[in-house]
Amino acid sequence: MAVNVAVVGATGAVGDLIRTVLAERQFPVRTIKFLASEKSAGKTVTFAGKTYPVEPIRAEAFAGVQIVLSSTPSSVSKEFSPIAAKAGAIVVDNSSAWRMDPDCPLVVPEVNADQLHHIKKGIVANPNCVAIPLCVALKPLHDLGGVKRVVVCTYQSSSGKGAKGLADFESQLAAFAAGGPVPAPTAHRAQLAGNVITLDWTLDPNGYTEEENKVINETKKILGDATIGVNPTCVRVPVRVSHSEAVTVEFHRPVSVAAAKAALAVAPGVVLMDETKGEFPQPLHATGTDHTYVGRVRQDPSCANSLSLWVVADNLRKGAASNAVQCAEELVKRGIVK
Ligand code: 11C
Repeated sequence: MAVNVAVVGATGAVGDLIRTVLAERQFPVRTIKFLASEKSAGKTVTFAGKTYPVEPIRAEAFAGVQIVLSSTPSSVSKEFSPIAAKAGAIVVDNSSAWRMDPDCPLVVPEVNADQLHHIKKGIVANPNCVAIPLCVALKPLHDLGGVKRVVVCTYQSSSGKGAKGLADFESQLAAFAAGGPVPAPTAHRAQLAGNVITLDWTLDPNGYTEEENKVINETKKILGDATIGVNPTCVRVPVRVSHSEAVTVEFHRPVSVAAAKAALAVAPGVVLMDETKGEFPQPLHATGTDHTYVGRVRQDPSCANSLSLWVVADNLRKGAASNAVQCAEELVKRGIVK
């Protein structure tokens, strides 16, 4: 079945990739339109060999649209996603506006695609780019031993702050490599070239950053278990694209390294790398792919029912655009979009 699609926020870093991923995965498009803020007025984009004007985000633009793939600031999504839903579309939204709304499923297709059958507001939330690969890696382990507690330290790339973050980083990197004065940060909250930043996000009253609180809340919602303890430390590192995560997971029941590896080896979306062959997940390898790479699976020497692992995924693709397109594919495959 072919679908009428709108891409909202079409000129941003993730919107741009949504267009690429729709074409790559040969999403069944009947009609497609590209919407963005007034700042993009007059721009055009190409899709499947055709040029399309970028239209302003207006209520009238959603008439007849069946699936909206949206990547805008939360404030824009709060205004326009309900309008698109009211016009009859299902919105797959990349912002954080709807993620913790009990009426909006928060979906990673490899983990909880069944939640797509419980859409109440016409909106499906696409999770945070740390939470998505974390849950892809945890799901097969959760099925084995029941996850009790997760401690995760992240190594997040500059592109998590979008095109502005990358521009910031690249100008710093060039100056840093040349040994000259490094330009002051504009998007990141401190110099990233030759540095790491653990306060690149707003600090919330509980002492965790906004990003860390997203990881806590979204991981529980995606895995469908509010009792799971999650303790993240999110850190920005001088990498262009792909987020890495050092994960320690404690289980209710014993899970051996061999059993964990066997489950991860066949888990959807996971590429398990074998450290005994010198293989280990790296941002450079994950970038441009839709896989969640897992490696360094090992027994936690400090806790009997606990394993540690290393997880890497492209934050712009699996962490955003590709996960959203996969949600859209499931909406079609499951007959939810008619
Ligand atoms: C970052 N993960 O790396 C953030 C960007 O929840 O959609 C994405 C924020 C979100 O800064």
